[in-house]
Amino acid sequence: MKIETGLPIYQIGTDGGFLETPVKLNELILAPAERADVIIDFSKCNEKNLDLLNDAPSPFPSGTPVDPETTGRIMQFRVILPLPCKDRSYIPESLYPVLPLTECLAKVERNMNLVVQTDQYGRLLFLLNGKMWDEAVTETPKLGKIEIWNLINSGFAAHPIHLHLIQFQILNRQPFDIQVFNQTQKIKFTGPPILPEPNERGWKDTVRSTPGEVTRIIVRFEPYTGRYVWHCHLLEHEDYDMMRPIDVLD
Ligand SMILES: [Cu+2]
Repeated sequence: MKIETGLPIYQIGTDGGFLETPVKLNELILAPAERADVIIDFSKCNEKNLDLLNDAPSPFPSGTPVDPETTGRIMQFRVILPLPCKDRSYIPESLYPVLPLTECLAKVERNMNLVVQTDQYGRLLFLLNGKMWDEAVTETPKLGKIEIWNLINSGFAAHPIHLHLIQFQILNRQPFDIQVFNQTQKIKFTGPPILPEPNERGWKDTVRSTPGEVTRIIVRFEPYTGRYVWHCHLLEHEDYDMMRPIDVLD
């Protein structure tokens, strides 16, 4: 999304709190369930109407373009009130430390395969590790332990993957050969790992798992034990059947 005049967006927070430093953006990529705290300076826009625009094709990133009259428009800001006094506010250079979760402390690494197939009626069926929602639990992390999850997206669309209970960090994304993977289930990387975008380097509970890439996240399962879920946050995907239980064990 972006503001029609190109007014900058300063992102200061992600799903789980402050970023370490503000990130200046001309546009913001936000998948369903991702959140961003932003600052927009309207002080020089008096008496203007500014549209917040969406230009994300659906499915993202290579699907049908938006309709500029409907899906391309999100909301409108109408700047009508003058400032009552001089604006002395400023955006701090640093916000709050985001202490990185250490990779070497991760005792478990899981490959999580995001599967797109068709059912017996030819309808699209989206699965996590090839399993339906009501099959037996396969993810049973121990309370307080750190795990790395490799989200393997061999399809053509991004999946916003959301974990309940916890906030995690994105380690990196690494491109791989989809054809080799679909034939052999083996990952052949085609490039080096890429760090998350500057505005993704905070606490997250939803991450865009991008097509043709392994998106690696690091998670500490706390503070509670019990039954939680992880799922794609696209409604059509999670409903059929891209959602699975997690049991956090003592
Ligand atoms: Cu999905």
